[in-house]
Amino acid sequence: AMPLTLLAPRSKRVLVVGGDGFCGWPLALRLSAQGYEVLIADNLSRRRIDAELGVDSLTPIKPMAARLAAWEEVTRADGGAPRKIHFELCDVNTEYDRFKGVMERFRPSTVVHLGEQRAAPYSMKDERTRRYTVTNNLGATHAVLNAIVETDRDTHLVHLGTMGVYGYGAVENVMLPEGYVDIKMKDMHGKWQDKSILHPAYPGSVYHMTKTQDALFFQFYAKNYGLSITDLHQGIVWGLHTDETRRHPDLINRLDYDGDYGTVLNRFVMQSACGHPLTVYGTGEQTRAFIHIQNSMECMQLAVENPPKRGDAVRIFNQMTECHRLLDLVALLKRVFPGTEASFVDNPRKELRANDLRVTNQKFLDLGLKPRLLEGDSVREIHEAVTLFKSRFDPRHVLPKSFW
Ligand code: NAD
Ligand code: USQ
Repeated sequence: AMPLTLLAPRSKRVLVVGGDGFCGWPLALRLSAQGYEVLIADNLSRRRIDAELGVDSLTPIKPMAARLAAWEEVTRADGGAPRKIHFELCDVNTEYDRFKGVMERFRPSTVVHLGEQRAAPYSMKDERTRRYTVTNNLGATHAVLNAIVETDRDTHLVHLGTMGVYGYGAVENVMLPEGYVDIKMKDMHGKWQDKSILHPAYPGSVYHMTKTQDALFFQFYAKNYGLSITDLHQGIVWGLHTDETRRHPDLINRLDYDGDYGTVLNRFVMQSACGHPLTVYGTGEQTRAFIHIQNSMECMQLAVENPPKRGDAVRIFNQMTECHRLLDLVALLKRVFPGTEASFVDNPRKELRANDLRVTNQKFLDLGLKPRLLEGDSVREIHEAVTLFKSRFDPRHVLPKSFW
């Protein structure tokens, strides 16, 4: 393997697993812009799955080499030394030795792990995709943990998890806490003792189930090896550009709109811009948690910069800023973009027809996060970007193709 020429001290080196994806690519750019030396490890499986499904990002994303060259170009134009991001084509699940070798050569202070199959519909398509999602996601997480144990146990792991681990409406009329619930258990003398335990897991798809299982790996590896681990329970990410991706056309982020990978708010904005009726599943009375992509970047950087001490319990943050009922999203889009229509589609998923959701995100607020909330102007920005690439929109990819 080629030796890496390292420029930054270890404390400023971050390895981003899944750094070619929707959240990972803008994260790599953000950290690089903030003075970190970044190495991306990605097997480009997300691009391969697009080809398998015959779909494509609405935005014309560039190959990794062109992305990295564009970043060097724009940062060179800033005056200082150009910022170089390292890239290793590597499947962290099936190519463990290769990944461990990368860890040995790069010696990051932090690994941000976003390298999983993240679409609930894709994970529920058929036996092949159910099995792939479990093998890939659990294998990738376990490989990252082992590579940390074997190379340097001081390495902080930041994992991207999901709000979906709590279930939606599984427990009614509560404020969802950040990962742990305070309970009382009777001791052997019949006296009540206060305890804090992991929130019970209520996954709604095989994909979400893998995230609930990741959580047990983290609990065990934190306890047994004293690893420093942060698990981010992220809501649905919306938006397209970040401060860095908007700097050059070749840095553009992906925008998924197909029935498997497109997430609800970005799909609605895109559908409205392309003159397609909004596809509301079921009653539209489902409530979900959301976060803007720029806030997602800020949260991940805050997590990188505030590691738990080795030996502490896994630190869990709710990475979301607001909750919305789908019908309220529809109403917002109708108001901002007159002419937008909605159509009710039989729900392809097994989920509650209506649910309430209240979530605390106090830990990120305490670290200084400034929520960028959903309003007319922020959706107008995506709407304009989408309008630019309207000719790439294929209405055949919109309706759901996975059912459970
Ligand atoms: P994405 O699919 O765009 O990116 C994931 C990246 O990981 C892809 O580039 C893929 O090629 C890579 N990858 C997958 N398996 C790999 C493996 N075995 N080895 C190496 N690379 C691998 O997804 P995203 O939207 O950027 O999501 C990133 C993370 O954030 C995921 O773990 C997801 O569960 C979580 N998340 C996403 C959202 C959202 O709305 N997009 C919301 C909450 C949580
Ligand atoms: N929905 C519609 N119409 C659509 C698409 C979705 O009504 O066109 C509904 C779904 O039925 C569901 C809700 O919108 O009730 C959210 O669906 P989604 O596809 O936007 O989100 P989800 O499947 O939960 O998955 C996404 C990401 C996943 C992440 C998760 C965060 O793909 O990686 O973990 O959001 S969360 O939802 O908070 O668990």
